[in-house]
Amino acid sequence: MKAKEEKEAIDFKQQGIKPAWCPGCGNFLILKALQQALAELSLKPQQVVIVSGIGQAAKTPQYLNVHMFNGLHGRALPPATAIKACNPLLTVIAEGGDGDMYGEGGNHFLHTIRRNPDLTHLVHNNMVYGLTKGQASPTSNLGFKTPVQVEGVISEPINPIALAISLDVSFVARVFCGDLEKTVEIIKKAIRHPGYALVDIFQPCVTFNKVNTFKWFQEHTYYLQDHDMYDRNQAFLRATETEKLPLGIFYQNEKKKTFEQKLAVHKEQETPFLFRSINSKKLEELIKTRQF
Ligand SMILES: Cc1ncc(C[n+]2csc(CCOP(=O)(O)OP(=O)(O)O)c2C)c(N)n1
Ligand code: SF4
Ligand SMILES: [Mg+2]
Repeated sequence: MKAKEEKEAIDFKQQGIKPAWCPGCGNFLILKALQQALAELSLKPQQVVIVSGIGQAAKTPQYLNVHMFNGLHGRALPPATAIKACNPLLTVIAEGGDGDMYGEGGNHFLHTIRRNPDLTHLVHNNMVYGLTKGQASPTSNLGFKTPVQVEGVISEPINPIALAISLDVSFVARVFCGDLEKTVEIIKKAIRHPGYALVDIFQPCVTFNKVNTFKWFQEHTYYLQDHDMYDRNQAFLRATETEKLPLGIFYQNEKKKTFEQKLAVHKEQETPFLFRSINSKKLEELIKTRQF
């Protein structure tokens, strides 16, 4: 990273707050990658909003010098969609864990893909519920033993990449936070992508997941090569591989209109609501239609 960008990455650091994460947690790397990506995109802290729910991953925006909204467990995507719709000039990111986004927030995950708002969805996938001390999450593998699933997980894990492709997602990628450079590169591409962009980030939880460790992710992943990211069928096949898990951009569809572009309120003008003057005549007419 160049000296100027390094200085700008520091601008995104929340001064005086120490992350409440275990030493060695993969979340530190994701935080660093995000700071770096925002700086390399030459964004200013006041242009960025990060929305999160509950969990270890969902704490991330508290450690960044950006606008943030920290809401209910699993509910980051609806407010993120609304923020972008009200002010399309902002860079909006929804961030959280595998439990938060694919479990409690699974319904919102599906419908946000359908709506296609222009936002970036970062999911720290550690295959466990970290904050609540190690229960199985929707991405825990079969047989994964926890203090609750004492005999091992008996349900198949969700495959968020294949699920997203099945819904003709606008952009979907997977990275491993142990490769910082690649993580920064893909986060930048996701932020630049015009439409909903999911980045599933493999993130070791060093305290409650002793199976899917840094070493495990290194040994069980590889980078997609000679892959046509515009070919949906090929992307789906790669996404369903299980022996080794591919990393990189699986699928991209830039032809889709964004949620904001489809909204009637943005048809005549793209100005954020904040800067629009109130049309009292229209408002009065609307109120009248509601009076009985
Ligand atoms: C409605 C609701 N259900 C359950 C909880 C308890 N809870 C808090 S965080 C969490 C899981 C977090 O797991 P994940 O999203 O994977 O994040 P991680 O801590 O692993 O980063 C749960 C079940 C809650 N806070 N609210
Ligand atoms: S419990 Fe796991 S996810 Fe949470 S801070 Fe510790 S290592 Fe990270
Ligand atoms: Mg988790």
